[in-house]
Amino acid sequence: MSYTLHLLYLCMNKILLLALAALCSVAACNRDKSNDSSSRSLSFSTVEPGSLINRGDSVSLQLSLPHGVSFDSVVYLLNDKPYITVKDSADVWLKTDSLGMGSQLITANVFRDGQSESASTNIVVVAAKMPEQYSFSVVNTFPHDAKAYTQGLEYHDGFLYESTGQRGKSTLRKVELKTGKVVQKIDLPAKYFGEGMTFVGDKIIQLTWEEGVGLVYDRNSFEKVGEFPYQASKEGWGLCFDGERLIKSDGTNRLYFLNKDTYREEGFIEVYNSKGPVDKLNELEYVDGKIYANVYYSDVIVVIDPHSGQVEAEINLIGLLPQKDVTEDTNVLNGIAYDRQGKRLYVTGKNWDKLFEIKLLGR
Ligand SMILES: [Ca+2]
Repeated sequence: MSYTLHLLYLCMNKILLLALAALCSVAACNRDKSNDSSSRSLSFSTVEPGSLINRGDSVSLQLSLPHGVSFDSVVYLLNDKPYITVKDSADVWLKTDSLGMGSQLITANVFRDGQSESASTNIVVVAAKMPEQYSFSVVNTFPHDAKAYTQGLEYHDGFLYESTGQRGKSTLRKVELKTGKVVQKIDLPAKYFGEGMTFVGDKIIQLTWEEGVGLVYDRNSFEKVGEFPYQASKEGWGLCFDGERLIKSDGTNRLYFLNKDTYREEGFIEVYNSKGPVDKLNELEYVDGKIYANVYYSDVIVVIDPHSGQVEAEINLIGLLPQKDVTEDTNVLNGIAYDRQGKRLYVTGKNWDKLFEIKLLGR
């Protein structure tokens, strides 16, 4: 190649590179334009959907408005209810200190020239802090029927009342505390798997597991006087009574509130600790304004604020049943009963041969 030709070759290469660079920049420009046009739809720049927010923290709500577009007003909704209306682009802060646990839907309706556009996001409110940790000491040990697959436990007028499970073996029974002797008992029809149980006035309410039916008995005779269907709740797990409403668990992290007379589900809370939802809530007990719940497959009872669903404390009961008393039939910790007058707390487990009065430590 001659020197002149070589120069020409280099020039051509340069022109080609410049042309390519120009093409690329046009393409980039087009990409920018396409980005620009996609950002023309209204969205939340904060907060990202599904963000976990500790209860009590404030959340900044910022809208990504189409470039250069002003607005007349923005109406923010929290769970479809008006939260705040603004007429300028100042930051909006969502307070979470009075919110329940779980997902909260946030919507912004932007009004401009008589037209409106909306965008939504959500946050998941979790507990404000790690639960307090309580341990225990055993105050008294009592005998318990090792054949009782304990699903519900209540203390009433000096006796324990117990609902036991398993198909064909389910019962409702009245038990003498000191001896563990069963003094009154009915067997459930074989189709029912007995679950949580509690008292409302002169009635006993007993849940069934997958059958979708709650059973109502006369407190003294154990005669069945009614039944009711479940509604939004999935299954029957645990049951307690706060003096006004029945509280029912269904194996999820939800606790449903039922009308004490009609047994209709009138609301629910979602139970969360500071990391996320607490599922498999099982046997329940209402103790001094809190809900105590066994967590299935664990040796932990969680202490729940009935208003927010926040787990405030965990009672660690690992080692409660001495190793020498564990047999191949021994099943999980389940069953909490509270003597409100004597302020005594009783716990047991499925097919445990002992029932314990315990005192909480670190409370
Ligand atoms: Ca109970």
